[in-house]
Amino acid sequence: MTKKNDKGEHETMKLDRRQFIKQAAISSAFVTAGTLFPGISFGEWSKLTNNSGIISWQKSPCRFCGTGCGVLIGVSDGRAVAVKGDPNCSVNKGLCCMKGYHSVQALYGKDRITKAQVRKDGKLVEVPIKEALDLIAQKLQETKDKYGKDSVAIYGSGQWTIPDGYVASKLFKGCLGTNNVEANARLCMASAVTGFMTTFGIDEPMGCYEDIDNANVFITWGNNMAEMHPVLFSRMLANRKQRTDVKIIDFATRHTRTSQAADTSIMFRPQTDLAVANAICYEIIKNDWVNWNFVNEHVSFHKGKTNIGYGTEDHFAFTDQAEPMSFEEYTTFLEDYTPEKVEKISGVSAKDIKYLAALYGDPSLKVTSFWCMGMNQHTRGTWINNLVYNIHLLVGKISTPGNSPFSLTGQPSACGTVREVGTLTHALPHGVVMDEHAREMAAEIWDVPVANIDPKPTYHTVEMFRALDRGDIRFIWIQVTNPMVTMPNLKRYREGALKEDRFVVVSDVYPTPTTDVADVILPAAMWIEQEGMYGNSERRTQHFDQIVDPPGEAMSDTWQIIEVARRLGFEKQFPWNQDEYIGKIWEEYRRFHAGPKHEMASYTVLRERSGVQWPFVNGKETRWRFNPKHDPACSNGKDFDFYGKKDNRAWIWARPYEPAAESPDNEYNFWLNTGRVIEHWHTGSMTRRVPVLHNAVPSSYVELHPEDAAALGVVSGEMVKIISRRGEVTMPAQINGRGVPVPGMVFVPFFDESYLINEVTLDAFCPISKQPDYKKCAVRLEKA
Ligand SMILES: Nc1nc2c(c(=O)[nH]1)N[C@H]1C(S)=C(S)[C@@H](COP(=O)(O)OP(=O)(O)OC[C@H]3O[C@@H](n4cnc5c(=O)[nH]c(N)nc54)[C@H](O)[C@@H]3O)O[C@H]1N2
Ligand SMILES: Nc1nc2c(c(=O)[nH]1)N[C@H]1C(S)=C(S)[C@@H](COP(=O)(O)OP(=O)(O)OC[C@H]3O[C@@H](n4cnc5c(=O)[nH]c(N)nc54)[C@H](O)[C@@H]3O)O[C@H]1N2
Ligand code: SF4
Ligand SMILES: [Mo]
Repeated sequence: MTKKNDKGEHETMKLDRRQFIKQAAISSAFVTAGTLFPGISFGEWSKLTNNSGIISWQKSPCRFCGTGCGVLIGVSDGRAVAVKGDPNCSVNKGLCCMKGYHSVQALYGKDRITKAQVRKDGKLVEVPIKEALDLIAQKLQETKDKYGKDSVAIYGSGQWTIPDGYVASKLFKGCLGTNNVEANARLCMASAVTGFMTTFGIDEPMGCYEDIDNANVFITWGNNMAEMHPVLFSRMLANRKQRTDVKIIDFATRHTRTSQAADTSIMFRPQTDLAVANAICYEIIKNDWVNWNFVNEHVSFHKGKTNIGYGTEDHFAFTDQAEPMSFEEYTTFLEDYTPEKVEKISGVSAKDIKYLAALYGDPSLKVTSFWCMGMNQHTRGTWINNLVYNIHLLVGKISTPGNSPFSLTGQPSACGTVREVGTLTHALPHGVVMDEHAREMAAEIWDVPVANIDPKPTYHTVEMFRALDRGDIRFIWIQVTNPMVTMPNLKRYREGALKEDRFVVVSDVYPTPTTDVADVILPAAMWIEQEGMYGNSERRTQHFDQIVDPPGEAMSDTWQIIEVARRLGFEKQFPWNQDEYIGKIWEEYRRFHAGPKHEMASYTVLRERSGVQWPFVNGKETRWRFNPKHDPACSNGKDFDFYGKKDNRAWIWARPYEPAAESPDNEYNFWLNTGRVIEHWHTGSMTRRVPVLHNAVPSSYVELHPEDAAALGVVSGEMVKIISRRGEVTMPAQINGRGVPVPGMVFVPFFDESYLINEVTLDAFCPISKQPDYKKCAVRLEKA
């Protein structure tokens, strides 16, 4: 196993960490990685020693969240030493949050991976990177020859740069001919995508952050913006401060810092947002707040299949199963959702439901709804996205400044790299693999035979790890993601990755529970140690130059893929040289999006500006899509054009309330909800190496409602055992801390690898989007 010694250096111990985990798993004495390795010291950062005092500043998007703040990086003697908000970036106008300000320190953790490692006789040993790349190419080829093209896979990330995702897709889908390309955004944005596709027929928000300056009412649908999108949140607070008529309504299952700052905070029982959204529509119709001009011109009504399960069946239903329905049928459907009936399901009073409906229904108010994981990590994630669009469509509050159903993105390039480049099994850089034209276009641009591109999707993320467990996948390359912390029902997938005859390649910047299971570890260049682009929540593409050198033999994830592609004989498809490859890749990729619906800025323009919004047509960015005053793709001569759908309309869907896949019962009587805190980024691999952030929240905890804590007899700091049907974790309690869950629920943030809460979570998912529901499963608690 590996651990760090007193000086924080990496040591290889006698027993290899992976073998140890394997043994421990077998003997079922397995606890969690961090507890087994108490020697790991986070919050270590190697301080600047040679600062000459001269600082030059260069622009970049922030490394962390999907807000996409522009930052200026201060460089001194080849080292990034400071960060300030970029005043030229319209997203944040010079502001940053604490993660942004401290982000450069994440480059300099003492245990950065700087050399390649290869497992030899069970032990990871450092090797020259060339040797590691040779081995990866050889194993990939051997596996493909022996088990077929769909036995090799790549699992990437919404933190991949756009070129990273593009070359991954080109190599796997175009050259190797397998659709085994997925990314962690499946765990994050998939329901948002299927929500957009089913309602609008085209992905990504119609609005932009200027909506925040224009709305009078903000409703967050289970989105802790104060901690997760802090700069957007402060922009909202700034709007409220400047004007007198602005209200923020927090609609959630847990009292958070967002609730504290809101004017009104309304709590609902998990999963019942489906019922509340329908009740809001019921009220809007009942009170005749419908915007008939808008609905008659721009909306059509549909119903779909209802009995869709929880992710046991595996099919790719996106827009199929749709049946038109009349407005009358729709209103009949809504009769099950009177505020009085929904009060019983949701715990939200009929009065509060009517209040929410009145806000949406008042024609004098501009309403923006925000959401993120509360609605996407949901076994009916696609449906709840549809239902919130329904509300906005009934009252016509969409695609105009301040009227915006706004699906926020989590990762810095979940939109740019995963949704736009299409690094998901069913997708291509433009369109889906099932579509012949999309395959022809990809084959032409990629210079591969069209027959190479398989018209059938293979595995979505959860299914990809199930395939690895079964042995259908034998080779997997994991880049810029840490699935051995972040997969739901984790034990099952870790055991799969550890099975014999599985070859796991991991590109990372620090040791993690995922590098622990690797056969090869590649040292990666991180963020500004390479050139790249991200794409944020508001369709903004943001370029950054290489600003500092990567350490040791680390190279960009893009270049790693190119090196392997060439070893596999695809020099023709990957012809670029290392000094100028990013610009060339961008211009090749940009060809996919030609045309007014998705045109992207040239490399030259991207380099000049602090982000450019697409569609970028004739030198102009598009702020509001579907609105002909702003969007050059509108062509129907009307006041709006929902051109994504064949009927040029946005679709209202009748989607019923359905209970969660697993709900509390007598044996497992609590809800488990999981998520994040402002100081940490996901699995903490980066932010825990930043002293200020690490010290602010050094370890994870379980939040309880004060009444539940009293009943259990625990006070803050005492240990609580959380047990589900899949696993258990024992961790300190926190009561009346930063967040307070509703009674009957506990909440755990997942940034701390010492407490692998995903051993407890459930891997059920929305059958349409395939996105797992990390927000709901049943657990019982014991005082430990
Ligand atoms: N500091 C920091 N910021 C981040 C990140 C980070 O790791 N750290 N990660 C980024 C990423 S990738 C993401 S995806 C976002 C996540 O951003 P958020 O989604 O805002 O944050 P989470 O903590 O995942 O989820 C919290 C919310 O889930 C809601 N919720 C729980 N159950 C339900 C339900 O049944 N229905 C609804 N509607 N809501 C429910 C709760 O009310 C709570 O407000 O944050 C991004 N920003
Ligand atoms: N319980 C629970 N689990 C969840 C969620 C939840 O709400 N609850 N949310 C889900 C969501 S929304 C998300 S987005 C995922 C996030 O899940 P992950 O993507 O698995 O988490 P990260 O910590 O962001 O992992 C990024 C990894 O990339 C490494 N890294 C950083 N920069 C680079 C680079 O330039 N190159 C390479 N090769 N590596 C780099 C980091 O060290 C880290 O190990 O978690 C999901 N899992
Ligand atoms: S709000 Fe997000 S993008 Fe902006 S500085 Fe903070 S982490 Fe970075
Ligand atoms: Mo995410």
